[in-house]
Amino acid sequence: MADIRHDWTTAEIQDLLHQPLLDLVYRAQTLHRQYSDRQIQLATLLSVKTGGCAENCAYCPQSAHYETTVQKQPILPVAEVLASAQKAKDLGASRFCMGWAWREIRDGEAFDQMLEMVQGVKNLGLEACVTAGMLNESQAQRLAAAGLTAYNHNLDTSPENYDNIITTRTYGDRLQTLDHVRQSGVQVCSGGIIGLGETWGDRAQMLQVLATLQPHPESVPINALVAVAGTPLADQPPVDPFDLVRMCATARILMPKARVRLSAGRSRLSDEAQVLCFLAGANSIFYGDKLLTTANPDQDSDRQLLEKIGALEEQTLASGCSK
Ligand code: SAM
Ligand code: DTB
Ligand code: SF4
Repeated sequence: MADIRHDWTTAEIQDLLHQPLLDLVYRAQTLHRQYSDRQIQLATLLSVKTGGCAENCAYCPQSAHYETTVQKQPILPVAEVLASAQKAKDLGASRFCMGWAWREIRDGEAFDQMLEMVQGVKNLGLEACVTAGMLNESQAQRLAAAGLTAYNHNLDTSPENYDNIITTRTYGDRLQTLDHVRQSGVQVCSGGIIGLGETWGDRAQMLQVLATLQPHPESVPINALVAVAGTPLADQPPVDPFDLVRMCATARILMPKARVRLSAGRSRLSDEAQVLCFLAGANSIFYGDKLLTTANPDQDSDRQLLEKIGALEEQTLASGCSK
């Protein structure tokens, strides 16, 4: 386990990010082979509660602070969520992630429904993930007792850049939620977004915060901004695909055992750019025509791509839906 370090410095991470691309990918792939197989996990997302969120995250079409075309949608019924989970399983997904446009979880009927959804998803034999904003210790414990596999809560950017992106909560709030999740025994899923206007220094700092968590997050989503009309970041230029490759490779080197998820922004990537990200150590994608509110590549083309490169999970092959 000599490769698992928790004392990475920002300077070391900057050096990695700026290595010649092929050297960086080679180093990441070498580690990846030691810790993982070549299969790409398919995780399907569902927006259980959409829009009208109290936070002002500058990238997010679901924030009540901005006017976007996102239609507000109250909490979906438990049965509808479980039907979607069953469909995702039939199409070959092994993880089901439920998103809630909330600043924080509140106790009460809605939380009880969330617990029921988690139990139901687990009973289908899927990994269950929830992302629903901040939570306290007892909420984390109740989610753990319901069988939740992982809780997603992204750092999004560096501590320094944070106030340029979100002012309605602090970086410390975010870290505290991650700590509650860790203490409860639920796996931590935390990553960030590139393309917000951040510097390479910000990217290195964000990775440093993640890589100095002890233990590392089990799951690290790397998102490229989906620039949505009406949000303050609507006019951000698209991310260079090679920047995503560098982020995936560096996350893989820093956190060798984590599942690195090539997340939002795949619609703009060629097949070849995605495969380069897989070579760099990304080993999961979101699978389904929609992320939460924005478009994702369609399931057929994703399956065909993974089949072509021989990277489908056993579950997907067993479900017979690779045909
Ligand atoms: N409200 C909860 C929260 O923010 O933690 C959960 C849902 S929120 C939509 C989950 C994550 O999606 C955010 O932390 C952010 O990293 C990512 N995200 C949201 N909008 C995005 C966009 N336009 N482009 C890329 N990633 C985005
Ligand atoms: C994550 O890091 N990315 C996913 C998931 N975790 C919840 C969400 C991406 C959202 C992209 C914008 C949207 O579709 O609303
Ligand atoms: Fe709300 Fe989450 Fe969107 Fe921020 S990212 S506005 S917390 S839904």
